Amino acid sequence: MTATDAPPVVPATGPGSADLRVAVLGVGLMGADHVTRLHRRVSGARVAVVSDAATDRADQVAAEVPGCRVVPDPLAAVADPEIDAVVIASPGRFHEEQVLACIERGIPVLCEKPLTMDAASSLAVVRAEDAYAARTGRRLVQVGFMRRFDPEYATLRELIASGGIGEPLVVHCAHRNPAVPPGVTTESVVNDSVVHEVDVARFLLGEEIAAVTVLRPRSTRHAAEELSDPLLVLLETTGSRVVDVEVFVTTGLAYEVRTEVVGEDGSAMIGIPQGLVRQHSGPGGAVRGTTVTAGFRERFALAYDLELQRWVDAARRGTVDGPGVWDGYAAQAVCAAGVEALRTGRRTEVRMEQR
Ligand code: ISE
Repeated sequence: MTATDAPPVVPATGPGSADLRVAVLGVGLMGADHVTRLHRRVSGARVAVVSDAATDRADQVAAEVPGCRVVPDPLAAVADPEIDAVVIASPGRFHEEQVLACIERGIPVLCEKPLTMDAASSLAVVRAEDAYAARTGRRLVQVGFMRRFDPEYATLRELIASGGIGEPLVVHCAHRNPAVPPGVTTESVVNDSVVHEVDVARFLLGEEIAAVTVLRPRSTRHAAEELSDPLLVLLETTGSRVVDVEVFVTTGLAYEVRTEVVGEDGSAMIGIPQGLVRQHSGPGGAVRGTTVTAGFRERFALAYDLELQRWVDAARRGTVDGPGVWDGYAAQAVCAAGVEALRTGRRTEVRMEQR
């Protein structure tokens, strides 16, 4: 299912005074996708403001949504009295001040990963939200780890939690992208791609990651010079389980994300392309096959829809119903250890506070 043909998660109600008035900060690929999603497939919210440094892009995206205004300054958008909630899809370096501004104003925010650019500043956001929650009893921040809303991941988690495969022991993850934009480095692959597997490991196993090791196998000739691709990342959890992640971002093929959990009494796997199976003639005779999603926006289209709908529903109830600031902080702390492991070639312990 793609983002364009996915059915509404719940029937759209159309603009109305009870709708959550949302500002979307950053309307690059992901932000523009969220604008369309909120406008067409999510109920209970309307995009009232978009904000982007590229004002022509903001104008273009706003034109899709009747009544949507462009507010070029993102902090002015957060402060706008006619805004009830914010989606942050701006470049990661702006997240910290934008999330803190939302907490300061006491409005719900869905922040795409990363929560901030490093563990220390993510911890500062945790502290700021904790202080707000201590005063009001309410949480405000959800972090955009959309895989938690993917029905396959949710089912896998339920299976593990129900004891269906016994104690989970080992998790195998494959994360393959067909290509990455110019400028992507080995370290940014840890922060942008491996970070999802870190969150998946924490989500499935319910434990923190204690140590990270990164191996660099022979690199593909298709990768740019500054990119060591693929990588093999080993995550050890506080409960002595091990997660191995193969991350390979220049396969030239399609977007593949697979996760297999091996337990004491069985194993379970997700991410095997399903749907239409086609038989047709190929070079060596008839072949049988199915299509692999082209990119993450296609593979996780439904997960993004569900993520946004649940965020809107929770925001209207004054709660958060998804990964929060602690998950954002933990992911940053593990990625920092991952980057250090990459630089030193050594097993690196994760340094993080106790919740
Ligand atoms: C991208 O930034 C994402 O967040 C995708 O979910 C991930 O799969 C991809 O590897 C990243 O580059």
